[in-house]
Amino acid sequence: MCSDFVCHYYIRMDWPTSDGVPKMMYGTCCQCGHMPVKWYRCGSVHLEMSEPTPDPHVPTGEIASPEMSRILVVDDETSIVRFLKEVLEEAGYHVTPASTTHEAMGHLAAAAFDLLITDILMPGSDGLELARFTAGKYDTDIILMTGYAEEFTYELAVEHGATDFLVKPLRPRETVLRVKRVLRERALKKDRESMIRSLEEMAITDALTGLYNSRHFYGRIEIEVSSAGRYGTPLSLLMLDIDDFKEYNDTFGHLEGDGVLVRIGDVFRECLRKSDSAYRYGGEEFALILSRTHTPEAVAVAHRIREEIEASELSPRPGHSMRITASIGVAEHRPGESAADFIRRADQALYESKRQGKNRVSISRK
Ligand code: GH3
Ligand code: MG
Ligand code: MG
Repeated sequence: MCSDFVCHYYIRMDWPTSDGVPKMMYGTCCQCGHMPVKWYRCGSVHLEMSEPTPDPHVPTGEIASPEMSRILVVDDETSIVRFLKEVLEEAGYHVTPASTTHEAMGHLAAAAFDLLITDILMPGSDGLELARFTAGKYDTDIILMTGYAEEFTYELAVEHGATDFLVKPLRPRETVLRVKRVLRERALKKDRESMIRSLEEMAITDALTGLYNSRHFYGRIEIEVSSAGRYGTPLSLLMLDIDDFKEYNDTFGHLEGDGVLVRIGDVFRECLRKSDSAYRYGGEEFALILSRTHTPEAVAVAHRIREEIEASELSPRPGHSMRITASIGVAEHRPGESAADFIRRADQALYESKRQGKNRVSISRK
């Protein structure tokens, strides 16, 4: 049997060579004569070509595609850096070499890396420190490597933020498999995190309008009220209800009614600032939290929204143009007021708008 696997497996890059530099050679596999194979030759020491004993710590099985993964390799021994660059680039990775932690930090600051592979003992540089620094500052996985396995343990590497540990002499296949496993686990972790993020997002979002839902409203208003109390910042709340929406539904159908709710969501997105947040509070009722906002500004926002809704032309049927209106209640938070009382006052102001004839803005006394 001949493959890169066999030919590359037991290469000991740090074996003594006549000039101290491991040699990389291309030639025939000494076992079966397969051409061409790339192999490494260290001085007079020839390659050990036997099938390796399976290492229980070496990951096997399905591995991640290396495309686009960027790896930073740091070692003061240029032969090791060259070896890693060669082996990892052959596996499809993009490799950036560095010979000191200082140089590595420059690379880390300039570009994003998926993985840092660093030696521990380097003259004037400390790989453990680099690992700790990287783990604390960047979203980069780390593999520490050392020729002194007795002094530096896997546990120590993990304590410094590393995901894995490589003991020199490096074996090409083991090195590549470990890198692949680390990057695969990294990709899976990122997938998991992104799935959790979208689930979290879904749990607080109203599917129809894309606005936040009422569950999120109750959580958020408590936070806003306590923050306004703590920092003495103003806080306003708008409650909005579509006028005569039942009639619209009854006339044009529920689906067309849904279209109106979607339009309301769009109006909010057009009219609100970054610090504001909008919620579908009930079926056709909405709430808007305006942080750091006093009544006059909140009333101006309310008028803008009311006017924008009134100006929206809807065509529930071909050739049929319709307009809808909404009533709004505005309240500014009173010092010491509970979230429930604050909501109640905004609701009462909304009710006042309805009572006064709808399509208007009413303000709760502060
Ligand atoms: P008012 O001006 O007093 O607010 O009258 P209204 O008809 O808007 O209010 P009412 O409370 O009588 O009716 C609310 C309507 O909102 C009834 C219901 O069918 C409709 N509604 C609630 N949720 C949805 C929804 O998700 N989609 C649609 N299309 N309609 C909804
Ligand atoms: Mg209504
Ligand atoms: Mg209603």
